[in-house]
Amino acid sequence: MNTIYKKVIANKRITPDECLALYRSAALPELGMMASTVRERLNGKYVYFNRNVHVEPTNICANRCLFCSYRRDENQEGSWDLSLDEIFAIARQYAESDITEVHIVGGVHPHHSLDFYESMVSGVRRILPGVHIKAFTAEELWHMAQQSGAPVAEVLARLKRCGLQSIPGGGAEILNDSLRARICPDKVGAEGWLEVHRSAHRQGIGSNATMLYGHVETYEHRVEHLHRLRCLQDDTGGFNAFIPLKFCKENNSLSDAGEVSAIEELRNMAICRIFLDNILHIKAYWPMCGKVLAQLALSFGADDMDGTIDDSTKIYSMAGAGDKAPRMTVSELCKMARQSRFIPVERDSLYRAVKQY
Ligand code: V47
Repeated sequence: MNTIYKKVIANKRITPDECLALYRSAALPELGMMASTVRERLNGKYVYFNRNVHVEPTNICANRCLFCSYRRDENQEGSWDLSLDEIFAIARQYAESDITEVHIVGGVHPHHSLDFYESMVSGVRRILPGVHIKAFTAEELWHMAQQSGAPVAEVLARLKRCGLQSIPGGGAEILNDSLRARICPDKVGAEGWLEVHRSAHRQGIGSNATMLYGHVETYEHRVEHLHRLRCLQDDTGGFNAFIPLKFCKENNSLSDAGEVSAIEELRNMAICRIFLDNILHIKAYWPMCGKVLAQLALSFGADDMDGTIDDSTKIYSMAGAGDKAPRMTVSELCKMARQSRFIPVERDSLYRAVKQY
């Protein structure tokens, strides 16, 4: 542990084996110290947040991931499938607001065409001309490519022309194909997920990466996942942020796996911060981990709290996480940062400072 500690303090990269040793043996206080050193080196005392809203066009999904509490079949009770007009009506509600980002993610709809998604992005762009559009996980993009017969690079180029500016980090789960076969058998493979992001980065479309952990994966799986992300980031530099997502167990087929403790959430946050030395920002996504844990995570490597959300996402509450109606004001976000002795900074979607509070 001493060798790893010295490396981290000296700003030297740790190896996957050392990362595994941290997962197996390191206690929370020592991880907190190391992660805070890295965090401070990269982001000083700043805590970032933005003013954002989610649009979830549908929860009808062709995939059957065991961890998902959100998906429904077509016409099943509890399913929704918004028309373009309904999506545009949601966007119009924010036309006079101060949001700077719209995050659009939904199920992998079995029938919608690439034209439909192009119209969606173009329409939202027209209604919210100054707002950053972060839309569609690698899984959705890969499915659009399969459905349309166009290569992923072309799908991305067409959506970019319509106004897409970055892509969110979902669908990564754990980047190991044997594990994917167990928990998300219908999803694109690990290499495919990475390839969509590589392709986006090549076109100047930045992206995020997530890790869904705390279900049936091992520490070795988590290390493999982080290592694959770190290698891609070495090549492209296109990831803006990394978001660890703790598995939430309500209303899905992996419920028996239980949920990891708050200690494990903080240990994981810290280890991700230490290992991913080339991804600048680590998000404590409060609608998923809850406000208290998100605030604590700031002292274990996280520097970003995502945004105001305005009760616009259902993925997590349907899995039993956090608030049933996730919404925070700017002053609440600032208060959380200040109480932890950090400096709140409103950012845009590319992490440029908008205002320091
Ligand atoms: O890919 C699904 C996860 C992700 C559960 O890029 C679950 O800024 C926990 O990717 N328990 C989608 N997690 C959400 C996502 C995201 C969220 C916030 C910000 C960004 C960003 C991206 O949600 C899925 C999956 O990994 N998820 N079910 C569950 N039961």
